[in-house]
Amino acid sequence: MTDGARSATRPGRTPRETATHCPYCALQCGMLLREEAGRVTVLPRQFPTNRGGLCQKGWTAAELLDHPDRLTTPLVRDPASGELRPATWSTAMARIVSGLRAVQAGHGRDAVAVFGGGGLTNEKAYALGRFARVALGTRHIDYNGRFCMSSAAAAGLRAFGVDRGLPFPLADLGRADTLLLVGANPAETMPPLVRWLTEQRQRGGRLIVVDPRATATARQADLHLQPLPGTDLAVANALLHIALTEGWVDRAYVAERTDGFDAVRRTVAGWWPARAEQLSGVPVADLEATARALGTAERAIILTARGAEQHAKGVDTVTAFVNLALALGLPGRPGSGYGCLTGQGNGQGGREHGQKADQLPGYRRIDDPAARTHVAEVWGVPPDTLPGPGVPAYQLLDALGTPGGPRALLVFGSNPVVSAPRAARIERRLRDLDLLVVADLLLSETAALADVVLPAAQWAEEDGTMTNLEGRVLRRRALRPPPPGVRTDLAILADLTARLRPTPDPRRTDEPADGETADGETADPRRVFAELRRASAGGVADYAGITWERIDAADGVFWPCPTVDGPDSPRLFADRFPTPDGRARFHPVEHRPAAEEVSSDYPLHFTTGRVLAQYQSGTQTRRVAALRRAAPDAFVELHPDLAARLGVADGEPVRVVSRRGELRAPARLSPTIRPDTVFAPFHWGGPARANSVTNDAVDPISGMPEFKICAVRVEKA
Ligand SMILES: Nc1nc2c(c(=O)[nH]1)N[C@H]1C(S)=C(S)[C@@H](COP(=O)(O)OP(=O)(O)OC[C@H]3O[C@@H](n4cnc5c(=O)[nH]c(N)nc54)[C@H](O)[C@@H]3O)O[C@H]1N2
Ligand SMILES: Nc1nc2c(c(=O)[nH]1)N[C@H]1C(S)=C(S)[C@@H](COP(=O)(O)OP(=O)(O)OC[C@H]3O[C@@H](n4cnc5c(=O)[nH]c(N)nc54)[C@H](O)[C@@H]3O)O[C@H]1N2
Ligand code: SF4
Ligand SMILES: [Mo]
Repeated sequence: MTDGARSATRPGRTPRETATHCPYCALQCGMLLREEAGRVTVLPRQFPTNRGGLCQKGWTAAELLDHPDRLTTPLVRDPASGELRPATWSTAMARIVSGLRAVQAGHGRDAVAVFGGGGLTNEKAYALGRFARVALGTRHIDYNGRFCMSSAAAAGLRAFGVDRGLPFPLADLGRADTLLLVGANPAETMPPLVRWLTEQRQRGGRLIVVDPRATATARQADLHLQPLPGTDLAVANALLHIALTEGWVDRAYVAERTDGFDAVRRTVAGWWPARAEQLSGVPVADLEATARALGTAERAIILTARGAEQHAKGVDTVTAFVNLALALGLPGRPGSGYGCLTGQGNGQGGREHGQKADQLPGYRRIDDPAARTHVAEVWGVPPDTLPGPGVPAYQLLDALGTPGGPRALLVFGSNPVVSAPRAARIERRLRDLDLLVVADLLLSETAALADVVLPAAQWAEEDGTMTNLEGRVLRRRALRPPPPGVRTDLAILADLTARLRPTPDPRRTDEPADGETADGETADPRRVFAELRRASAGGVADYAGITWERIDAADGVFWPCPTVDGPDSPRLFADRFPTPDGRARFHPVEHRPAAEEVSSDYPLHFTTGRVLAQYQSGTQTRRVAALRRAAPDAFVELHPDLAARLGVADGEPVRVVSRRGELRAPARLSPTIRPDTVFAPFHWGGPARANSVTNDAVDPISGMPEFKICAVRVEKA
């Protein structure tokens, strides 16, 4: 049965049922929600990405719908006591509007900033960008995707002219003869994806994993390369060096479909495998085996994820793997290619519709006059009223409350107090604001600092679209309306927009539900999507031909899809790349050391990442009973040899100290990690916050922080 056929929500009948997708990661597993006697259960559903599988987070996602911690009323900070107190929507909205007006009157329009998230639906990401540029007139908007896949996005754009994480359907992974995963741990971060890896190996394919830890994913691989964190670029250059020496470079493809190979050839000439071994610790024999597996395969796929990307040289590191893929002639070859595993639920769509500092809908550039004219017309404003580009997320957060920086911030769908690098500093910046507004389902660590907290609807209570890691646009379908007192993000934005008008319509109701405000601002996701289609038309990420009905009638629709009766685009690059001349671009890239190197005071490498049962900053999953049981606390992963040297026993509390701060958590001894490297998950706030330790050095092109390496020492706590 198609997605659409099962989709009907049948209010008034029991059980009520709807076919939707998981609220969490970019795999967007298909699920069926069923409500019986007020209780919602999750059932897996056949969908091309998960084929009936769900991970533990998906299975338990409905628990938050009726969770006692759920926010059901706005909260406003009481000036006298300094505490957050329940308030009506009209009080909360009035406080926000007067606060925003005061800040903008005193400090200009750019003194207000907006921070979005890659978990927001396409409609919400689009509405948030328009809200910032039109209703607030500020250039300051950016979002947490900057901390996620922005390095792969920038590398993809400059090489291929487009940033679509996977330019082919996920099913292609199952057919690859060789699959190289660099800094990706899907066994924990996208468990149902593992079935494609299993299928790949059952068909006789080779799986190679590059990770400083022998993760659950690496343990399934035919070959595991275990580099020092931050050395992937050298590894990639050495792989291309070997491919050149052995004659595996696809010269016809390079000549016909690419530009700039000569400069890359000169750079990688200096990357003797032995030199890469010295730097990364990956044996020459393993480098040779990897290059051979890729270079001689009929169908080869190279994928990167956060391990390779979250570095101050993330763009260049991804570029080195893109260079390798291009030299081998993979992009556009059937069953082959390069891709990035996007992370957040709408991590792909969230980066296309204008919540990025330099971007307008359709993946257009905000400094492109033609793009400004097109989008301004859709928005019904003169093009010259649109602000110019803002600054990337970390720079934005780090400017808050500083002289000349923004003095008010609205946050939708992120918890930077836990997830931003050098988080103690960002926490101070947030406290320095005149006005902090957070829309969330729960009182996150960031919401707890806010002046106004707005209770937002959850995934099972809203309609909209999400674009998964394959560039496949899907439907999120409401099972039931939000509880009383709770509004969708779209309703919040519509109401704020109406209230911020110079002369608000006197008929405006104080408590608009979903639908329309009296003066015509729409909170209806279907109407927002119709506008998004027009705004994206002609852009790189063209949604003009995508309708909700079309998504319902199939298993989603792949962008670009410019016409309603024309085809969509599951596979890109078959004949040309979307660059001006249709050719892909090589860029020579050189290894450089991490922004912070180890020293006698800080002799160990610190890296961070995820565990299966917790999601991101943990606001949601730390409140789900089964997940809390599965992963109750933070930990510091140490090699037993290192632990012995430090005199630390398994389970004993340790401190991980960097130049920026420290975290405290129990030691977890594991022979699967390099003895010179320690790892901690970033899902917890408070004393165990990994981001108290991380470095805020950022990539010069993408603005990606260096979450995956800094220098620390470990002590008994
Ligand atoms: N359970 C769970 N699943 C999730 C999420 C979650 O929070 N929890 N988040 C979602 C999101 S938003 C994202 S972005 C994805 C992320 O998905 P992944 O990228 O798979 O997740 P990470 O654990 O951040 O990093 C992957 C691996 O990189 C390794 N690594 C660290 N440093 C380096 C290095 O220098 N080089 C290399 N090659 N590897 C290195 C780590 O050891 C880790 O195993 O997961 C998504 N899925
Ligand atoms: N050290 C370290 N730090 C990292 C990473 C790492 O690997 N290491 N990874 C980085 C990556 S890849 C990412 S993606 C970020 C993620 O980090 P965050 O941006 O903090 O992401 P979440 O924890 O998903 O935050 C989402 C918040 O919004 C709320 N929320 C969920 N859905 C909605 C909605 O529809 N509307 C509204 N209004 N609120 C909603 C949730 O309750 C939660 O509080 O962390 C980054 N930080
Ligand atoms: S893999 Fe991702 S989308 Fe699928 S159930 Fe788990 S969290 Fe949800
Ligand atoms: Mo992410």
